[in-house]
Amino acid sequence: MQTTLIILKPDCVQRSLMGKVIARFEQKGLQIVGGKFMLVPDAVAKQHYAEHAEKPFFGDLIAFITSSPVLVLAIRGDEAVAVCRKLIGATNGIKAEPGTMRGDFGISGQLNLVHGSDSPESAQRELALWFGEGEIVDWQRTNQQWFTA
Ligand code: IDP
Ligand code: MG
Repeated sequence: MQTTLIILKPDCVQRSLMGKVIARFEQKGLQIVGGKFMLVPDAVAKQHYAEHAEKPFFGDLIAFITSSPVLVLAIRGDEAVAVCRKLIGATNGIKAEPGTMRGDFGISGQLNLVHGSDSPESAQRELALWFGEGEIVDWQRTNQQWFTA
């Protein structure tokens, strides 16, 4: 089992797409084990996107992600990191495949609705950044046997 960090970005929240996005993760068979609705502090945004600090779009990206509330989720399942990245789709909505969230809901490189950790290592780092001790809930689905065998 893996746990990955998902962020429903400001455009997703403002466009009232949170329910549709959460439904896609749930319908796939993934389990939500943490969630918080928040305005992102500038320092957290900069730490989260540290790998892009030298990119020309970094300033715009930090301004965007701190501009309006986000919903941060911890999502669990077999190969959850790769599965979520696949459901989310390619970075730019114009290039993202239909059937993916970015492919179906977006048409922008920056306003691409959903963040998902890109590797198990990133997931560990990001989960530690966004969630404190006890904020990820280890709970069992009573019907877990019907999701994986
Ligand atoms: P990812 O979210 O698919 O992992 P990254 O390359 O890690 O994509 O970029 C992080 C975020 O920065 C993207 O999700 C998007 O919001 C924004 N971004 C990436 N490339 C560009 C760009 O060329 N122009 C504007 N924003 C960008
Ligand atoms: Mg990335």
